[in-house]
Amino acid sequence: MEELLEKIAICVEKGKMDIKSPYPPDMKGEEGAYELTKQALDQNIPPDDILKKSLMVGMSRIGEKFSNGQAFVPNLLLAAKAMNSAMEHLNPFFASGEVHHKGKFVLGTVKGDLHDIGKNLVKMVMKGGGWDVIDLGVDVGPDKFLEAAKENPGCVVGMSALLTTTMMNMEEVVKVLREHDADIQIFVGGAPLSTQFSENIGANGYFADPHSFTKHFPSAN
Ligand code: B1M
Repeated sequence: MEELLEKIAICVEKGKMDIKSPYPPDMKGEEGAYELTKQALDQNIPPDDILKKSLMVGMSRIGEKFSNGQAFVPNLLLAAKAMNSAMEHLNPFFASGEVHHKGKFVLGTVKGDLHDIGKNLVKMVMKGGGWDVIDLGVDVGPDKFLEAAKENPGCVVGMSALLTTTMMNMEEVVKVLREHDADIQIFVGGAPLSTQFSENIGANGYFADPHSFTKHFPSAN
């Protein structure tokens, strides 16, 4: 099991999507994240283990290399593609809850930010928890959040940010949403955030991972 998870982590780190992908050249003809993730599921490795012990490990390694100047934006993009190909197999597990429509959940990555893998995971988990998710996508400004909140009275709002620069854009969203509805529930998440930050901008809470939502809203389980 550990060996297979490590192989998947390497595929994500190196951007090896599937057996047909020619990149990286030294892995040409080898199985990629897509095939190996399917194998892991066939071996009954829990989807959560595949996510946390291999896909996110690979992402973390390439992120570290990027920080050290040993990898560049195209490497990050290839890693994201490899991770997304693996997620094709995992998404049904995260979205497999009964549909009870627990409420409406408006979700988006904030203005200036194009990172959407974490946001998409939140989307899957919330859908799996029976929420009706309205995904606004990436690079979402305050106006679009406000429009969605107006169209979906009583909704809960979730914002994601992966950059220390773009997380600052959350404050303006909180401001315009509160002007519209003082009681609207707003939650934030993403690697550079914290509970302290969430308090500072006046949000209702910070969640480190998508599963924290379902703990906070127990009815979503
Ligand atoms: Co970017 N990038 N990136 N990148 N990238 C990071 C975030 C970085 C940490 C890399 C590094 O330097 N080590 C760094 C940010 C530094 C900082 O601000 N502190 C960085 C940078 C600098 C950049 C660019 C500026 C690079 C450049 O152009 N010079 C650029 C910015 C573009 C933009 O957004 N405007 C950029 C671009 C990109 C790509 C487009 C190439 C690609 C994203 C592709 C995509 O998302 N479709 C990319 C990638 C892949 C990464 C890393 C390697 C991986 C991110 C990821 O998907 N992780 C990342 C380094 C790293 O994270 N180790 C990095 C896996 C994902 C499952 O985790 O998104 O953290 P994460 O989500 C988690 C939690 O955070 C949480 O749940 C998830 C599961 O646990 N979560 C929430 C997330 N959102 C949530 C919302 C919630 C609740 C929980 O409630 C609403």
